[in-house]
Amino acid sequence: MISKYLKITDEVNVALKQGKAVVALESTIITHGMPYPQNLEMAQQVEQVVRDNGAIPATIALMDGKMCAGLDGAELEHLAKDGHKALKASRRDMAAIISSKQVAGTTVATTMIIAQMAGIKIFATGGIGGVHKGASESFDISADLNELSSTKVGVVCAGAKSILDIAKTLEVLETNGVPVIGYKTKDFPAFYLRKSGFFVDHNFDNEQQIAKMLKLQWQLNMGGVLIANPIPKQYEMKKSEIDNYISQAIKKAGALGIERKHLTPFLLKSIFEMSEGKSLIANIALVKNNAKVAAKIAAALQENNND
Ligand code: PSU
Ligand code: MN
Repeated sequence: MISKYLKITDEVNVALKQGKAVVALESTIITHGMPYPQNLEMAQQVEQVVRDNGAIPATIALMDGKMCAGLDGAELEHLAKDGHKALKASRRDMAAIISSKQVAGTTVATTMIIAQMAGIKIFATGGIGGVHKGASESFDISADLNELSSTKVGVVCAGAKSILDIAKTLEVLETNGVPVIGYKTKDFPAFYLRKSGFFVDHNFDNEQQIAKMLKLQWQLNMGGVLIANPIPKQYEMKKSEIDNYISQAIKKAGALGIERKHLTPFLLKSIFEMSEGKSLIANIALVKNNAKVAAKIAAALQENNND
């Protein structure tokens, strides 16, 4: 039944059947996270980084009435060019978008769901959705945090942007039973910055240890794991500079009445514009860095499986 709606490319299918490492990649970052043509270049480069580190990339999106795991060059270009014209699909949007054959980028939540259906265990992204600032009034908490509680996928990210309330995001992750693991860090990173001022629950210094932990997590029938990997030092931004852009972007969104699913894309766009592209360079660098670590964890997980 599901297989009718799940389209896995031959390359990804063969890799999964042969027990090779596969890394899922999300596509809201392409449609709503970055402008064209940098979004297309980023998507292509990130796939290449996964390959260079010994795994097969599977970019996930909704297209032609299917959940696609693995996209060809033309499909990637289609998504990148559509940008904000494409929809942004979180868990609750899936059936409506698939049944009406619309095109959508998949959020972290939706990418996790499709990765699990396809049998992919590791997923690389930039930043996850979380608890927005002012959530006590708006109740704006990303469905990503719920998905992490139940869906058995390891998500490699660079922490959470401080467009979110990081303390509350970490609290909800704790409530939801989601382990937050630091890769070579004790500090939970804040996307453009290597440190948020908050700590991770557990930290590991290599991929093999993380693979071992993931395997046990799923043997215990538990859900997703958030693996936090800080932005490389040379791309880290200045705290005062990025904090300034973020607070201005939040003010602008408030003044224009932008909220709900449009809020994150609006904030990202404003920050890119205000920083004149500097934040985009940092964003691309950290996604590539996450893709590299995800590929290595996926490879370690396969070795571990073959033990
Ligand atoms: N945070 C970022 N960049 C992004 C997103 C979040 O720094 O591109 C995207 C991801 O796809 C994430 C989604 O899953 O936004 C969360 O949206 P919402 O807060 O509406 O759930
Ligand atoms: Mn939201």
